[in-house]
Amino acid sequence: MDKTIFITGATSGFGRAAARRFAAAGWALALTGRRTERLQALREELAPLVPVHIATLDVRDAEAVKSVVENLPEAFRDLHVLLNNAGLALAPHPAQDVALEDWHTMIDTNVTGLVNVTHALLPALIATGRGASIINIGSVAGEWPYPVGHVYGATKAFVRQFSYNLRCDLVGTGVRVTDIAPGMAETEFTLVRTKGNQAASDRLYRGAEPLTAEDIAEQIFYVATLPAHININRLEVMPTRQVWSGFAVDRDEN
Ligand code: NDP
Ligand code: 8X3
Repeated sequence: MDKTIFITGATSGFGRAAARRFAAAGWALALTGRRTERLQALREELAPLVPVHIATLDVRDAEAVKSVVENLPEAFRDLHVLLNNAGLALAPHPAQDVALEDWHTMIDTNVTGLVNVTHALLPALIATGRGASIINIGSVAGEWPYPVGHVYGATKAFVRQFSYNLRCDLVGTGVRVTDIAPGMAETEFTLVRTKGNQAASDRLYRGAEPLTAEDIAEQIFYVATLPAHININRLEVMPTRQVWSGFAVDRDEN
């Protein structure tokens, strides 16, 4: 065991499943998220297997991000993978009915938070060089427009383009960059999006065989452990039973 992954949003969904997947392969874990009790529970679960460092962190706070990175214990500084996973969707309503605050929260988390963490950890990743990876969790919503996607989809389009642009600047450093873009996956995502509506979340996933957090963790692990000369630029993954929809047309009657 000689590799370390730094995960944002390790308290739930893809981030937590990724922590378990990498721990099973012997990687050391630096785990962050806002919910301290969940981080502690995960450390209790995984510390018997691998070294685990936890830090309570809101990625929107650039100073806090800097401080968490500066205070990484020595054993976790030799970083191989940054998993930029923390994120959320809010306000599943048409744009004209959304509170501005919800748009700001998505931008602050999915865009500003992701660049805060990337900026703070780039030196460590470049120091590792060949074989290191930045894995950003985008979304199908960043590529394909859909009703009520508004700012959420736009933040994920940012993730895609930022990933591509990072690749250009990091050429020659050996650091890889991948945008993993999942489709519908059953996590706490819809519970957060609907501000706690468990019935709405259950309704969305029922009978559709959505992706699981473990499915995406497996893709993350695959991307991170490919030979160092291979860079997956973007990996879009959907459930077999989810596809695109057609154009909508506003038509006069008769
Ligand atoms: P979950 O809600 O289960 O997990 C989201 C994670 O993000 C939590 O660990 C949460 O931790 C963390 N998070 C949210 N806001 C912040 C913040 N300000 N600072 C730090 N951490 C934060 O959802 P998923 O696992 O599904 O989502 C993970 C990523 O995958 C997101 O970027 C999401 O947009 C993306 N995605 C999800 C899809 C899906 O269908 N589920 C599909 C495509 C992409 P805490 O609350 O403890 O801070
Ligand atoms: C989350 C997947 O289909 O709700 O990014 O946009 S979807």
